[in-house]
Amino acid sequence: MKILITGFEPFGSNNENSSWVVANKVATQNTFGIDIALELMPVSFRSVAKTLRTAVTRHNPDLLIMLGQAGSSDKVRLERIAINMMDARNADNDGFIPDEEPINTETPVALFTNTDIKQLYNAIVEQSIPVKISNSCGLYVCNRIYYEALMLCNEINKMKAIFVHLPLYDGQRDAKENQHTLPLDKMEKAINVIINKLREE
Ligand code: PCA
Repeated sequence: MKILITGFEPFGSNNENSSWVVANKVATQNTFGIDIALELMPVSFRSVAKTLRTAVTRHNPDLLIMLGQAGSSDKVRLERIAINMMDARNADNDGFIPDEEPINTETPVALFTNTDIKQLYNAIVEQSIPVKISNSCGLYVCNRIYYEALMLCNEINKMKAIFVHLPLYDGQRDAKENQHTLPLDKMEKAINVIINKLREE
């Protein structure tokens, strides 16, 4: 089995992105000794789809796990759905602010993960890690990459894909006072639980 894990570069006022820190940890510690590739994604509406497609072509994964930082979240968020829409209040790293633009006028309004998300949720809960299933990935760059990934799943039948939003990690220097954070090892464990569940299939 081959896995591709992606994380994002920092964006907005952040110096770091927890998704990239966690992606690195999971890939380098490689608990299950399986083939894991790691790719950094740009926080760019215009280039993220192409960067993802290039990475998927290069690694040809059976499982694609995309990670992103959600600073407002206090839990690991398993994303169920990607929406065919781009909208933002804050510019991406190219300075672009989309205003209710469809991603593609010819493709479905929304796409669902092709993983068994409730099974993943239950397995993470069993490890006492704060987790929830989310029905909105937002309309920013994380939703953009997720929509592309789920389109790719329709083209590459064997590939499963899920997007996971992560809070900031304990001690992350961008964390504001009172902002919820989680220990790095809990977030790493959550991703390993996902890998373990999906490699059984
Ligand atoms: N989070 C943003 C984009 C990059 C990231 O880590 C999002 O939630 O869309």
